[in-house]
Amino acid sequence: MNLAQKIISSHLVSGTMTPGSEIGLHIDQTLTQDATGTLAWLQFEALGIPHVKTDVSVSYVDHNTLQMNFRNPDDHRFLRTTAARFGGVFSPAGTGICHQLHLENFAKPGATLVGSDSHTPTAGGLGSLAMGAGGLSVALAMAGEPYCIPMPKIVRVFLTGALTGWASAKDIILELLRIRTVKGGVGCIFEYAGPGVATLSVPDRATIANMGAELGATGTLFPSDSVTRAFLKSMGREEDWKELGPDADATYDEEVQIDLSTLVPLAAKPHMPDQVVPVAELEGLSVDQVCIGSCTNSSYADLWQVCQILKGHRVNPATDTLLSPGSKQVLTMLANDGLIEPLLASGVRLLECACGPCIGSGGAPVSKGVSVRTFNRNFEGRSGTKDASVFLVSPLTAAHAALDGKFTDPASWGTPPRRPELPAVAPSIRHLFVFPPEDGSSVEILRGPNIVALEKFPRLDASGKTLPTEVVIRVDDNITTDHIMPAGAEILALRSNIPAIAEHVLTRVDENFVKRARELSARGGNGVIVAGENYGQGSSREHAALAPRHLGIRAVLAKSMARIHRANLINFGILPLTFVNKEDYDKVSQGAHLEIPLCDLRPGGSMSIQLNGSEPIEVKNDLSAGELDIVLAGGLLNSVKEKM
Ligand code: MIC
Ligand code: SF4
Repeated sequence: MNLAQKIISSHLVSGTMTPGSEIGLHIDQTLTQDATGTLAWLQFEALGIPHVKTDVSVSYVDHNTLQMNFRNPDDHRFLRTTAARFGGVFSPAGTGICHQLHLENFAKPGATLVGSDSHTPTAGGLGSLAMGAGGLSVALAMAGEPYCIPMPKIVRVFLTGALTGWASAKDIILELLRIRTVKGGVGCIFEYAGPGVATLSVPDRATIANMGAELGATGTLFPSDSVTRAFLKSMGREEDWKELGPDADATYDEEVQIDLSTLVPLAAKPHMPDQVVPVAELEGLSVDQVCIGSCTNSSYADLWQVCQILKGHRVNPATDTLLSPGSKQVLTMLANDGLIEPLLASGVRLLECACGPCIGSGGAPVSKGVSVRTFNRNFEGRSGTKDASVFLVSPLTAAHAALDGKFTDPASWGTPPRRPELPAVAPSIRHLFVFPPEDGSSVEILRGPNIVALEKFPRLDASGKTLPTEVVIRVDDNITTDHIMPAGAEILALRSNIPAIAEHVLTRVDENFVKRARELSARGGNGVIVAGENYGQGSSREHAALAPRHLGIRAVLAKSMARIHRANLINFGILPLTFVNKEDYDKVSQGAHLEIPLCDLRPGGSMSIQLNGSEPIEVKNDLSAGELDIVLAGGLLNSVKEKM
């Protein structure tokens, strides 16, 4: 078996490991973060289960820590009290970014982890089968229910050689994005192998695993070897280590080869992570802002190297340079090395250990500005400035852009700093986590006025009926969840209030969408969103399904869909349909009427829907029997409660 098959088979509750068929997995660990966590914990509460049933469930606060008014801190307090009540570990605002903290403190080789954040696969850097999911799916995993996914195809990424010069781990994953594109990993787990693996540290591997999400992958796995052991030892938890790797005769569904010694510093150009070019090609392009950090590149080694480059120099005064460490542990290590003073002296703005600019929670670039970021996503408008151009690069490239105020050719950078060793025992920040009491049943859950109760959706009556619908919008390829449900500090503050956040659905694409959807719904009509390829890529935010459902959207008809978003649609009772003939997309324009024959819905089936009462359009529903039950029940919460 390969490594993925080994972990899957040891957690398999239902199904067989045939790619594409549904499997149910036992989940050992979960993580939630504040922006998706309030709903996830509200949903867990609605299940009526007194205590989480996982080995560990951590509730992190890292996405929105600005606290511009009561909403945000009220959410944090709600999360602190729900964790104590239901047995979760609470990580307060400012402790660090969920994925960095999880890697340092909780992730285990061979364990399954589901998190309400698309970058949960970061923990795959140390051999955990870690997957992003919607909040409701995570709530179910906390309740001990198996996590159901289609069995992924396992792609071996065979690494040979070693990185040279200024190339770094970020450039490996940018290269893979260049090769496979943002939809080239849907339905796959990328499993890294080959002699190049041993040359990469755990934080390097975590950078690569993190951006597997940008390929649309279900997960990324690295073996657990002596490098992993040294990392866990430094984190004070060597006992969590075990050796894990594929069998010598393991087979894979596909293979990609990358020779590390051929890589050069790369950058993803606006507005997609797969628009990858060599940094040298961008030489001379002026840079208004540099942001260093995020769950992709905020480890001790990454920031240590940045400090070495900036030490003794002043960053370009016209280049706004921000740095957010991944965790207080990272920040403490830099401080212990005496690197904070030179960093501040270089003119860098040191931010809190949180997501910050990555999710538009402050740190927006200037109008039409060029922002160079060590992050993982450069979707249009995500930075908070709609007309800004965001480039994704490694920390090494970012540090040079900050000093020079423009992109320069790496050939002119001289000798790169070494990669630092982790200390034998890194300073622990574990005491900052709030561990739950033995019995939390008497803990009062504190809610603010912005935390709105969950909406109940009715069952879909399929008995011999058709569902008349109208197309409220038709959108292009690669529409991200940032387009569907934008983030940024102001909108993030509404994550616990669906009626309020629904006002922002698809506004980045069409500002009249919400008005049209509400009008249709007021007339008793049902809405459909028609989309191109890879609809819903990016974030796991279930708000991108729940808020459209609140506005009366009952189906999405697309050329193809991203995995997590498709699952979120099902979780909230929205029918995910795909075109059998992709050319039919052109026929189904905004305002068209579609008659969906609910009685013809069969697991994994296809059916004809009537376009404008006359023309049949062939669509696939691809739903498993379980998924179909969920849609008909009006969503996962209804379906689980019915079963209970
Ligand atoms: C993101 O990077 O897009 C986020 C913000 O972390 C999201 C989660 C969210 O929308 O709250 C993700 O990656 O899933
Ligand atoms: Fe936070 Fe950005 Fe990572 Fe999402 S991608 S978890 S917003 S740092």
